[in-house]
Amino acid sequence: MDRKRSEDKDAYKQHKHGAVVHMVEEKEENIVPPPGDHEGPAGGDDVQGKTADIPKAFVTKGKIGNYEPKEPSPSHAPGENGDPVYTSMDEKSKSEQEIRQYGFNMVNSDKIAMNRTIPDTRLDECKYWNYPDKQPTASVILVFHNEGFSTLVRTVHSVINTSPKHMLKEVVMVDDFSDKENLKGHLEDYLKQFNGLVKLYRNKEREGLIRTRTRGAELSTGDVIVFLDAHCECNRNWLPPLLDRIRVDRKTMAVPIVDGIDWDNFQYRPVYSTVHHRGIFEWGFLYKESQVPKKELDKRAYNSEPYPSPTHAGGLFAMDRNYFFELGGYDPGLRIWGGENFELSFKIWQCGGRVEWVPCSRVGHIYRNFMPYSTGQHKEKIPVITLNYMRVVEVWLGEEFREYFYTREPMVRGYPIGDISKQVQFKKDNNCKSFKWFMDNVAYEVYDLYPLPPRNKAWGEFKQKRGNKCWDSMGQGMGGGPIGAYYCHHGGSNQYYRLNEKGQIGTGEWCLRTENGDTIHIRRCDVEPAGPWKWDENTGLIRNVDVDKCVDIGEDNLLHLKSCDPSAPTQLWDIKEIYPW
Ligand code: LR7
Ligand code: MN
Repeated sequence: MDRKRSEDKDAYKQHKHGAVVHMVEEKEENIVPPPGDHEGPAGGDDVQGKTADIPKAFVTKGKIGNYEPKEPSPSHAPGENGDPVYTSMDEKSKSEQEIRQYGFNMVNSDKIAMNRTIPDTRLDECKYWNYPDKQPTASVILVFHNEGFSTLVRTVHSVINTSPKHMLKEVVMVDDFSDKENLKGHLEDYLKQFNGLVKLYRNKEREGLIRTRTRGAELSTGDVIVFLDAHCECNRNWLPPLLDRIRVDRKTMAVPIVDGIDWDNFQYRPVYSTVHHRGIFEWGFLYKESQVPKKELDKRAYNSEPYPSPTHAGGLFAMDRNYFFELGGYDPGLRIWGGENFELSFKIWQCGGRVEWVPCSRVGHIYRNFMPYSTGQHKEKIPVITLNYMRVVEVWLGEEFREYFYTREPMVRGYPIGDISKQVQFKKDNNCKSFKWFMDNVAYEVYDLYPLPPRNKAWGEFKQKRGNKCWDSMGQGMGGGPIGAYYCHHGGSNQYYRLNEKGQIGTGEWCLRTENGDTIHIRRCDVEPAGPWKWDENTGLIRNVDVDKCVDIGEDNLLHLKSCDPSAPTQLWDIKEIYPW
């Protein structure tokens, strides 16, 4: 699952070398009209005209905003200011063991204070915003399954330390059937220090994060539900800017900007600071982020104002609790992990709400180096995540657009996904708009970044007509080495490719590219979904028309381009559909 952003590192560097922020001059004189008085996202379509008597958030030039915390006094304890923490030689084996269990280096986490400081990664402008005191109250919901102890409870401390008291109604923790001993009685005891502000519930069986979140929402009593992953650290004044958007328009989902925390040394690393990004997707439904189109940014008076986003990453967001349930919550047919972020995003947009990213709200999230838990035992022959995507595709994309998903994932077409009639009925009853409307008006940059894929000419395993070897990517990632041919295993995965009508060969989200006119590598796809490959069904030759050579198996078992020879059995290929189910 490609959830990590390729731009993380660059953005971090950029930030280190000084974020360029246009700051207001130091004059007391003027209260600047709030963004709600300007044209643009602040307010949204359906609140236009009704906003006159709703109090506005506003910027006071030269005067620090009403909810800004005092800057913490410097400390040199491990991990302070979000600095990295390292493992000594004699801790090595213990830490490796913990990493295998949790995906985090708990040995390092355990050295860091519960209330450690982290760097302020917001635009400087954020300090000058004032938020009306009367806000909806928040229930912060943390669902968890076998999380490390110190990272879990640091999340709780961080939420409480950074939230204005009267806005935080409670922290609702739901244990998704963890079996780790220290998450049992010890956790209960630990939470007593919060005098009832933190509530802990437990599932009687493993439900997965999606259903567990719904349970958390049901058990919450605040006006707004705020979901966070159970390994987060909240940055300065993160909560008021989120609640404020919901106060102004209860059909807004408000999403903080997610900074990164390293799974090994716990360094706090800001993502993009000067350039705004938002959530989108590609046609295999991998979550992606891209720069916000200028047109959207220009609608705002301040660079620190929220902007609309087609989708969100899933883990961190705030929403009116009743609105969440008016939308039917998450589709209860979604299991364990994945796709729920798209379901909720599409549903919100298509049925009259909006998703906004809020630059002045930043929360750090620990990205794991791998997923330490299984997504459960299921009878299905395709991954649960793909099944989840299919439910979302069938309900929300409509006939016109679902085809693009199946072009990208042809082998799952027709796989039974269970009953979706309730979701379809909901869409009808609420006159929800089409996916075309969503694409044209909200997610339009997807047309440019991930153009609608042309139909497949053929897909499946690329198998010798005479011989038993198949094209095999041999575990090569996109930056990796050349692909080869290996005995066919008929299982798809690394022996599975698509050839489209415009001559592009792809596998997953990657494409095949000829290197030095000789070998074939997996690389990032060109934006234009076209390529040089031509398959002659009759002879079986697969020709790169740019260099006018054909794919052959070399002595080294790698694929090489050679002069075309229809009598060479190492050049003749069938493309055979495979269904893993
Ligand atoms: O079976 C489970 N039960 C759970 O309660 C599996 C997980 N969980 C808990 C888990 O303990 C954690 O608190 O659910 C939360 C999310 O699980 P992670 O942290 O393993 O997920 P992730 O961070 O790898 O994945 C992202 O995508 C998921 C898709 O379903 C969820 O939406 C996650 O919340 C989401 N995380 C983020 O959006 C953080 C930013 C990442 C990016 C980009
Ligand atoms: Mn997470």
